[in-house]
Order: sequence, then structure tokens, then C-alpha cells
Amino acid sequence: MISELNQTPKAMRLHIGVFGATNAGKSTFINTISGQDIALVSPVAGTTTDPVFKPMELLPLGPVVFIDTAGLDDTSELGELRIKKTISQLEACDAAVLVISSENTDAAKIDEYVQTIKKAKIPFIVVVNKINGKTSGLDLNSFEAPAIEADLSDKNSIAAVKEMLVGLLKDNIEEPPLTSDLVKKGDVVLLIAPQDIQAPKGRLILPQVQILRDLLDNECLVMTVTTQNIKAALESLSAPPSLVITDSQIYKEVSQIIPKEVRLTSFSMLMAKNKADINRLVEGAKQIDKLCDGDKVMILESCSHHPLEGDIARIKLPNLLKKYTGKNLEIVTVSGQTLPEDISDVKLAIHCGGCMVNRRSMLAKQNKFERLGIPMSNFGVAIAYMNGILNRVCY
Ligand SMILES: Nc1nc2c(ncn2[C@@H]2O[C@H](COP(=O)(O)OP(=O)(O)O)[C@@H](O)[C@H]2O)c(=O)[nH]1
Ligand SMILES: [Mg+2]
Repeated sequence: MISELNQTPKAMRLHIGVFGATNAGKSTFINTISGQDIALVSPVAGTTTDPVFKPMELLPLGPVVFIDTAGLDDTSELGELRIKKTISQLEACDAAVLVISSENTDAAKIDEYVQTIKKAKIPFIVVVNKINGKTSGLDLNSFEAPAIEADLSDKNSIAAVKEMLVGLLKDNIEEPPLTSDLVKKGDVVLLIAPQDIQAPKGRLILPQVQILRDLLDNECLVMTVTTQNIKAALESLSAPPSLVITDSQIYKEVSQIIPKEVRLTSFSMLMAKNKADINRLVEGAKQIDKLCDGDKVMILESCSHHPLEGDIARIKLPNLLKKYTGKNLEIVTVSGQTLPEDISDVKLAIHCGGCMVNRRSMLAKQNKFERLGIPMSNFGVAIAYMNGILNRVCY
């Protein structure tokens, strides 16, 4: 009998590559996590030569395929070819697991593997294996990725590893819904989209279009108005709307007009939830209160030239930060994808909404700042916080 699991096309499954040195325990990892002896395990180094695909159901995520690869350290002539193949395999993966044996902890080699995976720009976890009840002595915080020690020969040890892997995949690959967790079929939703000087001529901006489309897909009844027509819109409805979504720059005005019992949110809060880990962005915004005179705040824009948000990044947000904190802050704006070399003196980072970048790269940036111990928020969340309405909005 063909199970439903096996009917999911391979292309639709998340591909998880398992990488590491020969004999690290890559095949053992796949066997233990799937509970089956499918990948060939051998105490002799170099048993797995070509990538082997192992489909399975990784609950609660669903169908995935693990890819068992040849060791990244095979120095034979044939080995070099295998490594090339392994690296091209890596680039086609959605996520990776780097298995390191605690019996083989050559720091330079480990760093080489980590850099190889990082170059492929895919999220990964590090599993330090064969610890046999001891600790490996490796610094688990040094990998720039979640890392865990485990005994892969022990089925109980794999539960924590599985949880870490599922967490990684959830954060990185599953996009949280824009609106479907806030609305239901038939709900009336009011959108407030000021067509002011910053709005592009003749069109709506991407977050507005995406959210409108999402609401239509959820069979909502959507009304879109500019700021001056909020009252007229409310009066035209026989009952209050079930949700109001506004541009975050006019939060204050809108929250004064919209009755308290009506749920309010902003385009940027919904985009932040979809694009990044919003809870961490909210935590980051709370750090604004801790800023002192002379502290450096870094404002980051994903695009080098962004006519819409340029004004927010350079004028509105800096002014709001200074006014709200009353402190003499040093505010720098960085455009584009590359960060300055040394950002260790930054006390707070505030990122743009990232409408042109994907969730994976926003999360990577959040992780980077977290590793550096720098709190990070984004424009919409920080503005909501400083306007005192973060408790008022839903997301
Ligand atoms: N003691 C111990 N042995 C392990 C563990 N993981 C793997 N091994 C053994 O290490 C050897 C190499 O494992 P294998 O999965 O074939 O390595 P691969 O080359 O990376 O696929 C085998 O003999 C495994 O049984 C572990 O966590 N603890
Ligand atoms: Mg193997």
C-alpha cells in the first residue's frame, strides 16, 4: 500500500540536508530521527558515497526529505568529486543539520563546515554527537546557529534534537498568516490608507496590496478609505467593522476615532508578523525606554534607495525617537544588505519593514543582532510602541 506520505511530491517536501565529516554520525542521525534503519550505518569511514534521499513525516511539520550526504572531509580524488556534489546538494536544501562528532573536534575543520553551510545561506542546526553521557567541551554558542549535544545512538536523546530542528524549520520556512488568524469569512474589514505626499503616484504600496488580497482570499468584505473618510466609512456601516487596519504613521489619529471595542492593527504590524519574529521585534521596541544620552541607534533600510520609506528612516523616526526618549541619541542610517564591520557599539537596531526581502533573510538578521546582544525592532513596531498603542493593536 502506498501511504499518503509517499504521495507528496519530492519537490513539495522540505529538503533537509545532513552534513558533516565522514563517520560523524550523519546516517545514524537520519536513522534515529526516522526510527528506521534505512541509511546505511557503518563504523568504516566513507560508506555513504552519493546523496541518499529519505522521505519521512516530521511532526508537527509534515512531509520532509532528509538527504544523507558523503563526508565533507574525504581527501581522496574520488572524495573531492563527492564533496563538490555534496556542496551543490547543500544549495538545494531548505535547511541543514551539521553533525559533529565529539571525538573529532578540530576547530579549523568545524569552522570550515560551518562556513560552507553559511555560504549556502540556509538555516541550520549543529548536532554535537557521540558525547556518551559526557560533554564535548565545544562552545555551543560559537556556531552562529542553534547547537545541541546528543547521543544519536540513544533514541531518547533525539527528542530534543527533533524539537530544535522543528523550531528552526517553523521559524524559517513556515510563513505565519497575514490575516487569516484574525478574520473569518464575511467579516467587514476597514483599511485606512492615507494617500499623502509619500504615497506613490497612482498605486497602493505593496503591504496594502498584499493584505487586501489576503483579506479577499479569506472572503472578507473590505472597505478602503483615506484618513479624512474614516468617520464617513464607520457611519456608512450598519455595525462596527470587525477589524481596522491602518497605516502606522497615523495610529494616534485613527485610534482616537475607532471605538475601543473594535480591533485595530496596522499594515506594518501584520507584515512584521509575516516577515519576522514579531515577538522579538516587540521586545526590541521596549528597549527604547532604556536608551541614554549618547547611545547609538542604527536604523536599517533593506533597499539602497527607497523613496517611500526614506523620509521615515532619516527624518520621522529619528525625530520621534529623540522626542519620545528626550535623550541626545546618535542615530545612524544604514541602507542596503551589508552591515558595517563593527557594530558592537550599537545599543538598538530598528529595521524597515523589509517589504522587498524574504522572511528567511529577516530572521537571519534578527538572529545576527541577537547573537551580538543588540536588541532589534522594526519601523512599524517601534512607532506603535512610541505612540503607546502596542497594547491596543492586535497581530
Ligand atoms: N557511541 C556513539 N556512536 C555513534 C553515535 N552516532 C554514531 N555513532 C557510530 O559512529 C559510526 C559512524 O556513524 P555513521 O552514521 O555511519 O556516520 P556517517 O559517516 O556520518 O554517516 C557508527 O559506528 C555509529 O554507530 C553516538 O551518538 N554515539
Ligand atoms: Mg553515512
